[in-house]
Amino acid sequence: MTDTHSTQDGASTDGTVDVEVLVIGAGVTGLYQLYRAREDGFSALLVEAGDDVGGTWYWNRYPEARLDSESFTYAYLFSEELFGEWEWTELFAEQPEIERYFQHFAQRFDLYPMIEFGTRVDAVVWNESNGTWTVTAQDGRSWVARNVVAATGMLSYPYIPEIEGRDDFGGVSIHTGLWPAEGIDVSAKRVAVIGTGSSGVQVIPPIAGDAAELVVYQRTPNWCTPLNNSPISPADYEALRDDFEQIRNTLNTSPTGFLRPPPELMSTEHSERERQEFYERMWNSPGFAKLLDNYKDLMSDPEVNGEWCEFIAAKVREVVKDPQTADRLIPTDHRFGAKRPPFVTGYFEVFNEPHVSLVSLTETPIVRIDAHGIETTDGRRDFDVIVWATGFDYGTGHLRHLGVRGVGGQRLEDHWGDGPLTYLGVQTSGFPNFFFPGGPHGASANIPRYNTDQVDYVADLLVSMRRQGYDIVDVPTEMQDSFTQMIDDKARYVPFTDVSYFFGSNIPGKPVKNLLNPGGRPMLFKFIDEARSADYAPLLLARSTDAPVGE
Ligand code: NA7
Repeated sequence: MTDTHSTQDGASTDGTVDVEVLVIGAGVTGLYQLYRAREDGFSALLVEAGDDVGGTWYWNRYPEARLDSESFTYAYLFSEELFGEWEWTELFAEQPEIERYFQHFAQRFDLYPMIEFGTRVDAVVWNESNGTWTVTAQDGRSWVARNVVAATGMLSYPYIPEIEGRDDFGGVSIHTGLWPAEGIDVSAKRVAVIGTGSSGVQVIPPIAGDAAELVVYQRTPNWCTPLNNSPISPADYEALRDDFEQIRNTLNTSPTGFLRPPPELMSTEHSERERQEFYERMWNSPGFAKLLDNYKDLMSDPEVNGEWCEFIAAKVREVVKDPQTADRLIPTDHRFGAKRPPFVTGYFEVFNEPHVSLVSLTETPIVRIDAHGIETTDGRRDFDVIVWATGFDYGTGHLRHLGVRGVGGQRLEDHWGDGPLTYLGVQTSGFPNFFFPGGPHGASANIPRYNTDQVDYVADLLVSMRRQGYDIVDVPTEMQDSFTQMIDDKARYVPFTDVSYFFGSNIPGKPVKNLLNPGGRPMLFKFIDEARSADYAPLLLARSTDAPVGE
């Protein structure tokens, strides 16, 4: 760190840098970027707002926060030794185990000495005179870096809706993504949970187990199906070790980043009775198998999808005793897979408990919150705890609030005023040497697989530039615009409805734009291969010694 040769307005520095690669965020993406930078021989530093590594799995500490991608497919794959020595205990690991995995990774590869914890960045300013970035933390410390990698996460900027009186509530008010390490004691308390996305439906059963009273405020129900978690025994893990090369090959080349090949079976190959048996097998299958191993025509034929939805609805009605509550828990506005499907354990069952009730906010919206509770159009109730399971500002949330100022002092949030403009979901024009793997226009798949592909792109680009004698890279506007245009044009191939966080529509005022790469990994690989084989020549490559850069 230095503040002798850096300025905080980004006007000028003397051109020396504290680090060549400064990474922001110690989640799955940032840790790997730090590892790659160090292994590639760059000086590197990672700054992280939290007090330890883990990113999403550091902040989301609510009870039953867990994976719904198979644990060992979510992990790093570059090291067979790492894969071999870390024994996941569950097919879908819970938050503490995942956090321990990232701590183990950081220790094993000696990354901790390169990380500054408790450091929240609020300004990232390009110095045009010599091609450096000045990165400043809220506490005033600053660093001069040649490259900045903002690995700030896609589902990491919590969203709490503006509701009249929200801040007047006198009890505990907590977002699932900001759960304190010491936990929240809900025993014998009156608890409200607002939101029934993946986080809400995970946290509701354990809260129901402890609380005196639980009221679930649901705006829109989701197609929830059982997670069907299971332990991984040491013998199971031994078998995974033996299959490591095959697992790695499959995951490294899979379009979705999952182990499952695309489905081949058409619903037309089965009789009606066979289809019901097939749906029963799907219901009992683990996690995303219900989407990825389902009929090939599930997402293309509304009748097939409708039949699967009816099967799920019948299951909900079987479990939930009160027919009106069951009806409220069954989606009517979208088909299975049109929103990111949550996976549950004991979720529907809690609505049979006498101390648990469901409020449909479409029927009786919230009017206001006061010091003691929540008022809907149906009346008010007192609470001790309000849990906001209301989601995140997907893809661009943190990036738009980091204070990023590029060439000519341009604000990233203005550059993206009508929605993000990117090349490969990693770079944007006018912000040289600024990268954001895991940002907008990224994964609609197993996130670590896609994000580490992007990290490898950034790392390989920096290595190639060094070999060629360059240290500055920007994206021509045409490349950024044509990549973004393609993302917009192909939005109709995204399986998700535009009433979802993947289009930003959950955040009032946010431009409704496709935030996913509809071509997935195959398209990303194609672009990366083309860039690599051209030695990145279509990008704007320059030398800091030929500054000013960007004028
Ligand atoms: P999600 O999936 O975005 O869910 C947010 C929930 O909050 C969802 O049920 C929303 O209802 C609800 N919500 C949002 N705004 C409001 C307001 N104003 N009033 C009432 N209810 C509201 O976030 P999660 O944290 O559950 O999951 C995020 C990802 O984390 C997940 O996909 C996994 O990848 C892990 P809506 O459906 O919009 O009507």
